[in-house]
Amino acid sequence: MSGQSLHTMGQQHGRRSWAEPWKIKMVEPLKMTTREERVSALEEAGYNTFLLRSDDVYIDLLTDSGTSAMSDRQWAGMMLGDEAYAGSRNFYRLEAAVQRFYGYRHILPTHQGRGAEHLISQTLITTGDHVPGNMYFTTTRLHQELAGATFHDVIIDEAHDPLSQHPFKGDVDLVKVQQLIDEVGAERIPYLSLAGTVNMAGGQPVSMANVRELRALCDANGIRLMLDATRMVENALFIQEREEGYAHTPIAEILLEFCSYTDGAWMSAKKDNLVNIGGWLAVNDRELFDELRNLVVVYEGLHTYGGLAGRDMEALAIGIEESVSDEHVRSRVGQVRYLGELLQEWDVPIVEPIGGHAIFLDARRFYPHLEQDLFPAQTLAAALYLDSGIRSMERGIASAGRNAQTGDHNRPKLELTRLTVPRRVYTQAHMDVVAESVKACFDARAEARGLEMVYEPRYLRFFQARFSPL
Ligand code: PLI
Repeated sequence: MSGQSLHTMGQQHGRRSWAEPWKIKMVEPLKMTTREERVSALEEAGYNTFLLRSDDVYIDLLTDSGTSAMSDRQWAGMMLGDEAYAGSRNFYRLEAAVQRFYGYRHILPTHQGRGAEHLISQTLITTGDHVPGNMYFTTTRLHQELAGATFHDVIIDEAHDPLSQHPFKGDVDLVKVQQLIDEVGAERIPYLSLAGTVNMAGGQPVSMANVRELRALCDANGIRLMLDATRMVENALFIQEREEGYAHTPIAEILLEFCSYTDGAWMSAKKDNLVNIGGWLAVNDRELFDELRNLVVVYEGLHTYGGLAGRDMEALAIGIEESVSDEHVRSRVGQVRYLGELLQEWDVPIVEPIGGHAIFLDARRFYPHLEQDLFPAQTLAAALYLDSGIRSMERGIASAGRNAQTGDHNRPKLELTRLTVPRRVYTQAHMDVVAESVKACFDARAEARGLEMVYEPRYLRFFQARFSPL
């Protein structure tokens, strides 16, 4: 049925459909639940989708992190694990893959992205420093703050407007960076923290023109430019589609060029790189690398495994190569777009343009009658779970935490509920079911009353907070 509708849409819009460049070899049965079971599961979870048991979830769109399906080649690679404590051959395969596809010189494995964020923040930041970035990410900003820095959002204003059609809403506003330099002095800015794509803005990309300009600005002021490469492969697709001169450049070449303007990167390999666990940190500066390599043994493990098993590093090395294939990236982002376009057809408010890894429902427009302090995005995530057992994630006031100085809620302009699509896991029919459930919640929107937070952890509160319905 979905094939039929896609075919019809293809004719209407004069577009050629894509299909997944893989076929399914093994399946994992899904559990359906009754509404009563979901009511009791949600109450037990304190209305927080992070606290649900995955056995009580039907289609899991909580995150695209560590939830991808590995290929037969990656699974075969798992059998080639060299579990030596030191000098595992799989480390050298991983090192070569990062060098080849991302272009950095020195590489350290870490257990996942935040392990790398911790190392780079502790090494580069001194108490009282300032770190500008293109919108915050939860773990990234927290590690910068724990190392003693103040984070400054320097993304372009359009990123905070869910309806702005700017093609590169992840771009940094160079005027904002210059203002920060003038205010605090370049010597108090250890690095600029650049993420491609920008998760909290809706999976929005950074242009090649912007990273080139940033390189020049950073050079002029002696500031490092560090990349969060977590979804940089998806960013490369947007450059191919939208930026002049790149329409015929392969994703792999775009990725290499983009990274070449930066001094290093941290990576949550659980996203783009198609593994269930893993991360890495890469830099070009040998002296900096020596410091990082010393610190990794304190927190992660020896520098040739960094908290990963040999087999994990092998799967990761293979995943990196698979992740930069044009067919793969097109079908991955294409599936996200398919879901988003269905919702747009039904006038469900979402962040536009449609981003790389997820559809972000705009909870402010979804529930215009709910104040932000009533957690509209969390309320929507709960409603969606109750309707169909689909799990989504709040990306609004709960995720934004509290201001480190004043203790008040951070109140982000964007109040979003994220439908995050794992890579190579769900079919188009699943996307139809998701869209129909969102539509049912939209039709029942007037009934939503909001939530109250009844338990709030100190760090990254969204993971473990509990709510109760009003
Ligand atoms: O979850 P980690 O520790 O492997 O990675 C942290 C991390 C860093 N940067 C970015 C842009 C992320 O999106 C990210 C993790 N994201 C999660 C878990 C997510 O659900 O989006």
